Amino acid sequence: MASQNLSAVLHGKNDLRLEQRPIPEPGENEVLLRMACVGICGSDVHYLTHGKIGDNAVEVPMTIGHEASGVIAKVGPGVKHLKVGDRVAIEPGVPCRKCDFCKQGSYHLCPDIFFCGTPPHNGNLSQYYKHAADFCYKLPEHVSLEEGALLEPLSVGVHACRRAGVTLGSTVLILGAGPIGLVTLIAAKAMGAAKVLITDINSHRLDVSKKFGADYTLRVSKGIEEKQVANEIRAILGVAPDISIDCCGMESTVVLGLQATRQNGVVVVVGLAETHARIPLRPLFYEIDLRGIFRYCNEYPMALELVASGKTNVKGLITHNFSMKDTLKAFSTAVSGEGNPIKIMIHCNKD
Ligand code: 572
Ligand code: ZN
Repeated sequence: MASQNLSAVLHGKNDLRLEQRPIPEPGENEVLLRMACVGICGSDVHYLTHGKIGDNAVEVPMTIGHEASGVIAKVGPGVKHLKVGDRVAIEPGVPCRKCDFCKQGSYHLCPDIFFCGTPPHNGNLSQYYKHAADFCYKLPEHVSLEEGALLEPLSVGVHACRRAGVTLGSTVLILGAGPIGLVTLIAAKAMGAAKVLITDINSHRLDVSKKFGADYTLRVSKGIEEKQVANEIRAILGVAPDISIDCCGMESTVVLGLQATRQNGVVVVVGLAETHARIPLRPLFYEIDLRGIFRYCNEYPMALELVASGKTNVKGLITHNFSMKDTLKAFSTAVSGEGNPIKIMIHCNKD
């Protein structure tokens, strides 16, 4: 086995370096992974350019990355369901398993969760990485390692749609056609949504969303009059949406979701671009439920089933591929937005 472990390490704001780290030794119930694919998430870019998200500041040096797949290189004591050579998707959040949230099944809310690539925990944009074996999901032969890495954002979309109660025949409004809007669209269609309307300010993103099954698209502009756009949305759909899922998290998109959604519908906020917002309370009198989401919980197997069934082409989200040695180029593409990137994939052990 190689003795070197090239890793993408953040040393401060706009200071990402490729450097060698020791290869970790898998402990009890852990596996060592030869990393395959790591997708760049908006949060990785935010940590690079701002050094923090909210109060969560990077403790340098910190390896980044959490949307990942790999191949088992070594198994630690006690591991039964995986063997060397198995290809797996890596669920990045490993909870304590003991607290009330874990015991009640909401392990994603565990206050002591280890979440790979979120401060203070190192990520897995490296050549080798160790992880809890039971948070690694073996991929069927016909599911690629790229798709394995995409299960991470797809799980966010599945969780958002489950929190929203998307079901057969639902009429859904998705606000924002970025990567999270698109995985939410994919999940909503797979879960039986009859009509999905997606909005964005960027017409290229709306064109892309048609490829992923959007029934209707609507280009909105900054500084919108929400009531007027809500009426436009209702006119296009022929009805008010049952569900609105905000994948931007801005004041104007939350307000638009609340204004557009039908009485006793559900509005789910996925993105959190803004931490505070002034929102109208009247929709709540009409029994609209306003819900938030935090990552995902028990949804990796669902996302895997969705991809394995061939019902969706998540691979189509990948617009750019880079090898590990070009990690800095991959991030500068993500920051600049040059070439309209949706999902940028880094291949950790391929030149
Ligand atoms: O793929 C999971 C994921 N979660 C994100 C962002 C990007 N990717 N979250 C937004 C930021 N929060 S947080 O609580 N935090 C920095 C820990 O504000 C986590 C979820
Ligand atoms: Zn992420």
